[in-house]
Amino acid sequence: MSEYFSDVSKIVFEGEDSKNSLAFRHYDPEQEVEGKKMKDHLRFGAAYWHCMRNPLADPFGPGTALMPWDDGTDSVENAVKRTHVFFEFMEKIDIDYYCFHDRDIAPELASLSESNKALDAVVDELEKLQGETGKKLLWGTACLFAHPRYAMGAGTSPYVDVFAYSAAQVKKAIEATHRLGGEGYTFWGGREGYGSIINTNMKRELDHLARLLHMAVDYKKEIGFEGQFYIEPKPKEPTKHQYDSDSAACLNFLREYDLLDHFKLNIETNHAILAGHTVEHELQVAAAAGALGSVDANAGDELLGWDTDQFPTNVYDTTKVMLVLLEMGGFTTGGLNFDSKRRRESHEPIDLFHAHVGGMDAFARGLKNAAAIRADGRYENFLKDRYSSWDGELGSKIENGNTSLADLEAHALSNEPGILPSGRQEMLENLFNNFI
Ligand code: XUL
Ligand code: CO
Repeated sequence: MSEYFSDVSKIVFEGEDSKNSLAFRHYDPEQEVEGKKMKDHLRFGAAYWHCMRNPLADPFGPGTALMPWDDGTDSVENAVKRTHVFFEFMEKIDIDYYCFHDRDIAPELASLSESNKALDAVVDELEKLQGETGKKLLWGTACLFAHPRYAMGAGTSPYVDVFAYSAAQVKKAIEATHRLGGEGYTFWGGREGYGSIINTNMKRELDHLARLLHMAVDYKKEIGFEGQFYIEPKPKEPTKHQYDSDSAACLNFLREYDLLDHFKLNIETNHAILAGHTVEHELQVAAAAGALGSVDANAGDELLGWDTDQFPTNVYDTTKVMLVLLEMGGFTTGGLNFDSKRRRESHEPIDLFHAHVGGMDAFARGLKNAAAIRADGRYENFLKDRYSSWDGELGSKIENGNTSLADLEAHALSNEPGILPSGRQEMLENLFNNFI
C-alpha cells in the first residue's frame, strides 16, 4: 500500500504528560470507563466529505487544501485512489468508522446510469478495503443538495422529475450502504425547505417528503437492510427554513406521517446552535422520545452565525454530550461522526491529523468527566431530590392519569405550596466545574 501520509505514523496514546502534538493525551481506546472500552463508547467516525473532498473554499476564495494524491478529475481511477488515502488516514488516526455521501466517494457523471456504475466501482474498492482493515461504515447517505437540479429541493421539489431522480439516488445509496454493512443511513434534507414561503406549497412539500421516506422504509425491508435510518435536524443554511429544523420538529414530522418507528435522529452540534438550542437540549429531546441515534460531532463559533463545522475542542460541551449519552446507555448503531472541517488556513494534509486528534481527545475527556460526575452522584441525587414530591401518593396518581382538576383543587385548597427550595443553579454550575 502506498503511503500518502509518510510523515505520520500511527497515532497512539501517550498520556497527559506527552508533549507530542500527534499523540493522544486522553483517548486510550482500550481503557475502560464504566466497564466499557473508550473506543466502544465513542465509536468515532471520519467524514469522507470533509477529509477527502472538502477543498476548504469560502465565498471569498477558492479551496486551499493540499491534496497531492488527487488529480482533480472526475475519473473513477481518481475516486478509487482517494479511498486508499482515506483508509490510510483512518488506520493512522485510529478511527474505526466512516460516513459518506454517494457523490463524495464517486463522481456524478453525465447520466444517472453512468453515475451508478461509477458508484458500484468505488463501492467494490471500499468493500475490499474494509475487508483488509476491519474498518466499518457508520452510515451512508445520498447527496441531494449539491447538484443544480436540487436547487429547489429533492424530496420537496416542486418538480416531479426531480423527486423521482432523488428517489433513484436514495435507492442506490441505500444499496451501497447495505453492501458495505452500514450500521445506519442518514437523511439530511439540506434543501428540503424554502428560500421564500411566497412560492412554496408547504403542505404538499411535506407530504412528498414523507412519501419519499416511506418508500425508503419499504425498500429497506425489501432488500433486508437492517441499518438504522436517521434524520439529521438543521434549521437553515442552505435554505432560509429547513423543515427538519430541530429535534422537536423532526419528531413531530415523523409522528404525523407515521414514520417514528423507523427513524432516529442524528444530532449535529453546530445545527443545534443554529436552531437556537444547546446540543444537550437537542440530545435530550431526542433521547426522551427514544430516538437519539447518532451524533455529528463538531462545533460552531460563538461570534459567527453559520455552520462553521469546526472540530470540537470545548471540554464543557463534550462532557455534556457524553453525560446524555451515558444516561441513555450509550450508542447502539450510532457514533460520533466528525462532521468537521479544518479552517481554510489549515491546508496541509497533516492538519487533518491535528484536527482529529484534538476532537478525539476532547471527547475522551468528556467521557471521563461524565463518568466521574455520574460516579460522584451529587447531580443525580440533586435531581432526584428536586422531583421527590412527585414520588408520593398524589404525584403518582397524577403521573398515572388518575386525577381530575377537581381532585387537585381539593388538594390545593388545603395545601398551599409555600416557599420553595432553591434551584441551586450556581452551586450546580460550580460543581460541574470541579469535574472539568
Ligand atoms: C450539513 C451536514 C451534512 C450531513 C450529511 O450541514 O451536516 O453533511 O451530515 O448530509
Ligand atoms: Co452533519
